[in-house]
Amino acid sequence: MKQILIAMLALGIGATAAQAQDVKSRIIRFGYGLNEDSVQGNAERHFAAEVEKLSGGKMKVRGFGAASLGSDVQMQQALIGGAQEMMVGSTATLVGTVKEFALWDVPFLFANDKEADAVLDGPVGQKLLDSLQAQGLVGLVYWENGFRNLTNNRHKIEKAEDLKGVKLRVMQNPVYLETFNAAGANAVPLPFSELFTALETGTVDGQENPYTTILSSKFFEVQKYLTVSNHVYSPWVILVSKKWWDTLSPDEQKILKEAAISSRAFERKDTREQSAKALEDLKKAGMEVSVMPEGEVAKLREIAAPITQKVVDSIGKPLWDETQAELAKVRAGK
Ligand code: TK8
Repeated sequence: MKQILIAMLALGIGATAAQAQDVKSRIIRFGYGLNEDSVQGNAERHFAAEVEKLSGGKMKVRGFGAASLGSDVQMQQALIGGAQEMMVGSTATLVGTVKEFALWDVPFLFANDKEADAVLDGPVGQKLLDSLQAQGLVGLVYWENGFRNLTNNRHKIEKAEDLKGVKLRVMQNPVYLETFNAAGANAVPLPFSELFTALETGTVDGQENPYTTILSSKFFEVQKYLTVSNHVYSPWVILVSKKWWDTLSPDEQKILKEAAISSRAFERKDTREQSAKALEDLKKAGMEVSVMPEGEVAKLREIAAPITQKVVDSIGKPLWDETQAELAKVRAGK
């Protein structure tokens, strides 16, 4: 009897807390580009469960994977227009909206995930998220897409010069385009949603993405060679339509923010665990893996240097210096 009373009391208190919040019933469409069976899908489901829990079941996140609501760029436009509530996608496709996002495209900016986490979650990362508001987007948190590696079907790429003549799909982003063209590749910007078919039909010879994506998107079915180059760390960002965000109560906004922070921890851990496994699975699936030697990676760095300088000129020296200062802090273990 006593236990039942305690249980009833606990339930009652729980219900009052949920009712005290200014939360309406809402359906939130959350789009993403990868398949549902991917690290993006896993983290979207985690986010949805958190939102459901924090809102006492009132706010429901519906995930739409495999770019079924459109490519990254199309979804961004839908968010800006207020036709879709939320998405997650590559920061690289945001440069047309806020040019400072090119910062994250700089090849070899981060040496490891620790550096990436510190800078993305620190004041520089926040500044970039804040700058989205004026363009109709609310940036909540960064997820890890990861260090990018090359795949192709033409020949083994072990040296920087092996990139010559390779038709390589890149994201719709000038830094990627110019870097790979400078390396002698024939870079073709394409939305991710068109990539599998482009590889399958031979419209392009190759592409570059983290292991987890190469696996979950089944690129191993249409790609023979994988080159470990780790040429850039690529973040994803959770975006909300500002038009819709502004209609939410502070309680509802808080729920989304909290759930996003929780999803960030979940996603990074999941992605890091899956990543090493994914490389093994890709080998098992028959991909021929080569590791680009240090000296060749250094050549890529050199090739990228003038493009990095262009990014610095475009985003401004103060933001670049602030980034380098943040990096110096992490490197010094502060
Ligand atoms: C998925 C993309 C993908 C990105 C790309 O929508 O386009 O290559 O790495 O993760 O955002």
